Amino acid sequence: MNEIQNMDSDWLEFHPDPKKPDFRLPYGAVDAHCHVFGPSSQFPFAAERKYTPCNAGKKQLYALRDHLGFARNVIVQATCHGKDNRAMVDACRSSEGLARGIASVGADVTEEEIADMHEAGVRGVRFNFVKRLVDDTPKEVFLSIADKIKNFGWHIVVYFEAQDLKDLESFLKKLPTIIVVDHMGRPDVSKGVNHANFQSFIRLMGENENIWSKVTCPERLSLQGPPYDDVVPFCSEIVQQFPDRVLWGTDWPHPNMKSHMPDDGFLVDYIPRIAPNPSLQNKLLVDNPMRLYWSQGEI
Ligand code: 0GY
Repeated sequence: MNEIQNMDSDWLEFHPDPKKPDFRLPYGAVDAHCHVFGPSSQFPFAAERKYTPCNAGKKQLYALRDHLGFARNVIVQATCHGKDNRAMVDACRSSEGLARGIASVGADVTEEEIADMHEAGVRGVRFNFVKRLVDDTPKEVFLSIADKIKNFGWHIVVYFEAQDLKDLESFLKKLPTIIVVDHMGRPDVSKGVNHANFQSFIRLMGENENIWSKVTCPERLSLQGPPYDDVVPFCSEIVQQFPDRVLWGTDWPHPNMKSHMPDDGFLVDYIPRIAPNPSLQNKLLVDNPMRLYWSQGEI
């Protein structure tokens, strides 16, 4: 599958031949967290990137979607492309309406640029606070971006690590849109679900109905590796408590993974372990992402 190699890549190649999942995805399932990278000859990586990915373009993403049994994708801008959203926007435009996008923008983004991205299928922006991935951005910058995008009905995806939630909480409460937290706020799974950091996240979701969570990335969070038993209780708790505010995605092509490269078919087989009945599976994979990404009328 990965016929276009990037010799500069400093992380693992994505799985070349993922299995067909044993778990049959519900009709219309959405892979709500995945990326496209390059090809770098057409869409160069950002100068300020902290890692260099493999090329992983839209054709490969859509082939994986069909192979796994998904109907749609949400393509999230990753830091290796910085604020140059062209690869993501191009992938959305060529999806025939089956992909939505999440962009990274600066405070200088104009209404025209937002409108243009909206027309392509973009429905939100990502604010990244993971220190190994990005340099610090003043909160006022993020607030001014939030102010601009809210009129388009967009939402904000935030990426942070568990130990940073305490410092971010008051900022998150100022955001005027739905907030989607990547990978459950990256709990330290060695500490267990009862640890104060994870319980703070649960409390925050309980107190703020505009906060959603992606119950994603067992392969990133696990200390044990496949089959990721140590991550199941974290995802399960969030799915059980907030079934109408959870999303799931593959995270293909798994940027910046250094320990191992997951089989995406195996990741799909993980879903019934965290959403054990058809009602929860439908919410997680169909109803919630459709409501957030496809139900708004055009602006
Ligand atoms: C992810 C994970 C990572 C990278 C990025 O934007 C990014 O570069 O998201 C990571 O290294 O944890 O969300 O897929």
